[in-house]
Amino acid sequence: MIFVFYAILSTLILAESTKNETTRDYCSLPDAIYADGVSAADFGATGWSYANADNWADLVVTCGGSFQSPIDIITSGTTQESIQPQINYKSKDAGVGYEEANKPYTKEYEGEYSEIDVTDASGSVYRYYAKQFHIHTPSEHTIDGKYFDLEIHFVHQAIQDEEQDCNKVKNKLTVFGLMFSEQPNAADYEAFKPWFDSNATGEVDSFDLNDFFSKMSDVTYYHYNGSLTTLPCSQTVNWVVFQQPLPISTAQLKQFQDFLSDSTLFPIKHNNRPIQHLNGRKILKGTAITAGVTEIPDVEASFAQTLFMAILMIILIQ
Ligand SMILES: *C1O[C@H](CO)[C@@H](O)[C@H](O)[C@H]1NC(C)=O
Ligand SMILES: *[C@@H]1O[C@H](CO)[C@@H](O)[C@H](O)[C@H]1NC(C)=O
Ligand SMILES: *[C@@H]1O[C@H](CO)[C@@H](O)[C@H](O)[C@H]1NC(C)=O
Ligand SMILES: [Zn+2]
Repeated sequence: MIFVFYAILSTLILAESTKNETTRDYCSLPDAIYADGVSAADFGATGWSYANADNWADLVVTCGGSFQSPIDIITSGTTQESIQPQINYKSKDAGVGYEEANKPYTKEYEGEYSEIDVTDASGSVYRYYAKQFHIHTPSEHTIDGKYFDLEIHFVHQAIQDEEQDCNKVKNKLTVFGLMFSEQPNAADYEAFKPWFDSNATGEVDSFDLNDFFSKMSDVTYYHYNGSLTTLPCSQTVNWVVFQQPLPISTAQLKQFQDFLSDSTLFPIKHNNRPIQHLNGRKILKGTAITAGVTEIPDVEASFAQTLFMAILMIILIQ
């Protein structure tokens, strides 16, 4: 009997330590990149703003590099890539939410979402954590010269673990760009509400990134090597820009636009960097799969499994 209790106890302890291992471990990046380039305090203070976006290279030399973002995606010049990646965010730890980051130049949520496998622009698959998402209005990327009303960036950073050697991860960030077009009667996105709801705590908890992709009937994307679109313009981004805009209601779009126009920081009422030169870069085109997204067992499920195994073991012993 003592042995049985010991078995249960040690299994529970094991399950607890497994739970602790879900702590995110990112491939380390230089501080400036990790912090998305600029801190809230830097905006304006170091002299950068969207009003002087043509002169960022005077502040940070990388901003004048030849692999800069955003770009105009000229669809006729794209090359089909053979992969068919799955957009499948694995389930998030229920206790981990997104929190609003204090950034004056965008609306941003930072959090510790679960992982996703993404192929980079040289064809290798790497594992990432979704780290934050933020908005630009109007869009930063254009498709055949066309701007969209809003572009959301889902920023992912490579994972450090036993299976992934960070030294081999060339593009340490993957950013998904999702376009939104105004549609007067579109349903509001719950995930955007806390940004503007005066009662909000600034946290989003019941939120699944998969939802955005499952709303697309056409999951065509454009894929290229580029950069951060804010200082320090680091050229470490594996860009995946989705073609089909999602609808956004007039009311929600206006909330984002008002955020920019209310602020004295936005004399020009936008937060999109101008289009950068392609400089001969290749743009790949592909179609992702979002159907049949399956959830991997989350921490709770594996805990239940462990408990089940322990009970089974006890039954077998007796
Ligand atoms: C591991 O879990 C324990 C108890 O739940 C907690 O006190 C500790 O901070 C956790 N450690 C890490 C690294 O998350
Ligand atoms: C992106 O950059 C990598 C590393 O330099 C290179 O191997 C790959 O061919 C590039 N991809 C495209 C589509 O240009
Ligand atoms: C904020 O909370 C108050 C009191 O609970 C409520 O009357 C009001 O409608 C809420 N406002 C919003 C924008 O949800
Ligand atoms: Zn961005």
